[in-house]
Amino acid sequence: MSIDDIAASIRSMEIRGAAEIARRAAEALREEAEAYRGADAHELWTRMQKGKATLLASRPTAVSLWNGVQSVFKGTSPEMEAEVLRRTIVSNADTFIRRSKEAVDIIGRIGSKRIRDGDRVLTHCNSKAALSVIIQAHKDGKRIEAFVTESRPWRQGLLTARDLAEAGIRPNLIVDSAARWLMKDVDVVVVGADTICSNGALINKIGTSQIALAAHEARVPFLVAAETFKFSPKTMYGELVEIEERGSSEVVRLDEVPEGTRVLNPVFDATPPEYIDAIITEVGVVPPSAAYEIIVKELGHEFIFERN
Ligand code: RI2
Repeated sequence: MSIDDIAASIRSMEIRGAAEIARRAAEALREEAEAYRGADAHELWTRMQKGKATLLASRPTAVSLWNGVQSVFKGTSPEMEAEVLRRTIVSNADTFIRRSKEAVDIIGRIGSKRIRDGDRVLTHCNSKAALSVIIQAHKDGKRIEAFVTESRPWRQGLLTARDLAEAGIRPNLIVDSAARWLMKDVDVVVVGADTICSNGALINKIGTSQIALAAHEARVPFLVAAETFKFSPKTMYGELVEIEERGSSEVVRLDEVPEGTRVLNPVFDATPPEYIDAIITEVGVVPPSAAYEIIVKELGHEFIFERN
């Protein structure tokens, strides 16, 4: 698939999930570099930069996409010979894809220890990282009752129900608005992440913050399963995370509502760090207050502020 096709599929959400969009973008950049057979480094560099911009413009919220693309270009420069540039991009993309898959597995093995035998676990949307925790706990022999929110408007909860059923866990599906009512019967909440800000705030599927609030009120631990490339270096510099707004047709048909009705469709929201008990990463379980350290140590982003 070409870069344009991948970007279009990410935009239309045929390809979705914060880690998956990053991996597919890295793959597309690798293919673009491999397909270039010329020796003109400038031309290859220009093509790659164009591809990078197209992919980054496909969806604005998940920093995983940005981090994934950045890591593909690690150590590259327009001064490199075409062959060296090509090889560096291919090897970087492969490394990113391999490590991101390993991370999900490690998160599962670490996170499983936070789930006890007999726990009733609630999850929201469809996060491979969160599912890795729940499914690993099941594989470790713990009896689990899983509650899955529908996750309107895209209903990714149905994907989660299928993923759990395939792993041998019977899912209980609920509408999003049942989350607070149900919280009295929940032992732990596990969700994924699209972006974690430098102050520890979580940006995830719309509705996550309401679930966190309900969990906080009911004293139910709220865990986030997130690879380190879901942490945002950009937020260290004060940049605000753009919350994606998608079309109203995803929510309702226009002939179902009175003329003139404004239909809003924000697809992510922000959960304050106070509502997060722990973040399970591939480098260990950390509190939200460790976000800055993860960005500096694991992503290698030293805070350097250009004063002029
Ligand atoms: P993994 C998804 O976004 C959900 O918000 C989910 O929690 C997050 O990505 C992380 O998913 P969308 O693409 O990377 O469905 O853990 O809008 O699979």
